[in-house]
Amino acid sequence: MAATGSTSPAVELEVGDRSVRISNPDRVYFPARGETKLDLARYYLSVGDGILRALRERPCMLHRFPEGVSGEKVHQKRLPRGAPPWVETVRVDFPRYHRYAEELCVTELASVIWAVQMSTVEFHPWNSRRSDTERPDEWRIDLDPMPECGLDTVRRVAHVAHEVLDELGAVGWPKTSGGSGLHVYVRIEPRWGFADVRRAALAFAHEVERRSPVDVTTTWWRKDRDPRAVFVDYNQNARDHTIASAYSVRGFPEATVSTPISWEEVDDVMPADCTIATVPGRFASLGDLHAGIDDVVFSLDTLLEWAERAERDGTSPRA
Ligand SMILES: [Mn+2]
Repeated sequence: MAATGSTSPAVELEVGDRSVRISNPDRVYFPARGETKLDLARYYLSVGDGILRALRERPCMLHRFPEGVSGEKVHQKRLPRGAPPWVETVRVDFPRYHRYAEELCVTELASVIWAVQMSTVEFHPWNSRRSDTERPDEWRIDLDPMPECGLDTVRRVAHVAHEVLDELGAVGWPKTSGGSGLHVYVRIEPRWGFADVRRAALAFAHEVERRSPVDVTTTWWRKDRDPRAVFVDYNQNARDHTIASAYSVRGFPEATVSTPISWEEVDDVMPADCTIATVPGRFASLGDLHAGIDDVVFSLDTLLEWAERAERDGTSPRA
């Protein structure tokens, strides 16, 4: 294909039995080390099974950066125009606004690479799947350090969360957020709506806070939170709230990646070191540390009992 002006010629990537065209392959997306749009596409190819497992069959919101991460960011719910016919979608409704959207629904790696062609850097899937978008199958524990909170505190809180999960009989799958926090995902039975998943997440957050009152906050208003604490952000389980998936690159100059880790790594992992420069090698040697995430399914019954008791006793603050 002929180059025009200063743009480099497009590149065709073979992905399974698809061919995906990447235009402007040499455009620098991540200025810290200079990785390009093509580097981003190659990164996603290198963690193919992992990103596919994280996105498969979920409505997916896209964070696009047409000029690279130093430029404008586009929050894209609707599938961008011009998709080839094999790119699948799922309809989600926004009744409050009398609107709906056909969002990307990843079913194969080629649709991830096509989204990169459309300048997607971050993938933000729903915690439910296309077969029943209103019943989440994933409970997301988001450990969000406040501005003066150090990594040591995040690590301590992760261990407390792990302890509570163990006592509940739940299997949690930790990952770096790609920022300064950690996420833990738990596969759940898709029996409850978003409001109940969020209630369960709040009950869990309160228990973590009860065990670690100095390190943890669940205070709703940001200005009222201790800046040295970790906010357990149960609200990420609300409908239409999404966070960057496992293996999603983040829209930062350093191209950090939300990276699956083992519980044993919680004390050693340096989230800033997990980037598109390092994660492919890690993936090649360790494989997908979240490969078993679909194998163990947790019931929210106990957490919903906790929630009910707290609501009855009036011990649950604004939920
Ligand atoms: Mn977070």
